Amino acid sequence: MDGGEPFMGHRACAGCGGALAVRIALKALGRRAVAVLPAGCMSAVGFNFPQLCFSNNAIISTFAGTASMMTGIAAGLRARGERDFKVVGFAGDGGTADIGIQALSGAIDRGDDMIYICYDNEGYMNTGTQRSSLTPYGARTTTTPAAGGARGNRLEKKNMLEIVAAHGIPYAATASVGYLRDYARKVEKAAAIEGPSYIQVLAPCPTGWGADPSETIDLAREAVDCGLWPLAEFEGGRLSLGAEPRDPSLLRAHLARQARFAHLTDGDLRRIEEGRDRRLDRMRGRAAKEEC
Ligand SMILES: Cc1ncc(C[n+]2csc(CCOP(=O)(O)OP(=O)(O)O)c2C)c(N)n1
Ligand code: SF4
Repeated sequence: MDGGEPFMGHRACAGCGGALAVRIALKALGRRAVAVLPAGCMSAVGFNFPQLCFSNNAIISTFAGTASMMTGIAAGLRARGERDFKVVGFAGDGGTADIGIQALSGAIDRGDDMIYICYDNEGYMNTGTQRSSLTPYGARTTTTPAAGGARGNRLEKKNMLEIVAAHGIPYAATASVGYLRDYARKVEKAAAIEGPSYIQVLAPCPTGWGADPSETIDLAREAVDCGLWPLAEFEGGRLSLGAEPRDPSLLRAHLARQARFAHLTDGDLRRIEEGRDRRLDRMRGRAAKEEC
């Protein structure tokens, strides 16, 4: 890793997982990174003129256009004869899986050389915690309330990793700010690839999740340890999984630490456990098949 601090003095809430995800990736990439951030928390907290908190080049894109701007920047720099750079995008889950998905799909389809990082805090946090298609089942948001008979989000989280992998992307992975070495290793791996790569990093948002800021790292670890957030990599179309969940029985205690799940019934919790088990089985099956 580069020794300098590339993302400091920002105005993120205490315990922001997204800010950590940006900082660690920029540390891993060093000064040759050119960062693109769409509308969302990380641009809102990072570009407070004159207190810009990036030590490398960084720019804000439109909400939908992260990947398009990355393509344009890379083409422009190449046209100027620059070679030693890597364009990296940092978009939230709304900016990635909802409004930005067509730009991302197009960039992967063209084989553009870029690292696209989705810091997944599982909601539209900058505008006050609305549901995105990466909000998990059961979570309370302002658009999926838990009041008057409503019990939070009734839809399942979109499988963005496999949607991206289905494009035939050279490298796609999940990561968690609870396992920073693993995350930094994946960013470095992505940087070594010529062509598009995608990393979806779980980045707890204490404000939107209703958790104590001191619990961010624990929550990000627990999500992996209880199997809700499997660490996975697609390389050349082949899926490999990280270590097996350390303790699947942690799931209920993990959700209980987050106010967004406080209203869940026993039936809701069982559905979440069963969904986790099905997802893990399917991924294990696919990983095993591809090893043969
Ligand atoms: C076209 C457009 N629609 C809506 C907005 C308002 N807006 C700004 S940030 C944001 C939420 C972003 O959510 P997400 O991408 O998940 O990132 P986060 O805020 O969680 O970091 C919205 C809806 C906008 N800037 N542009
Ligand atoms: S609202 Fe959440 S994602 Fe946004 S800066 Fe605060 S902790 Fe980070």
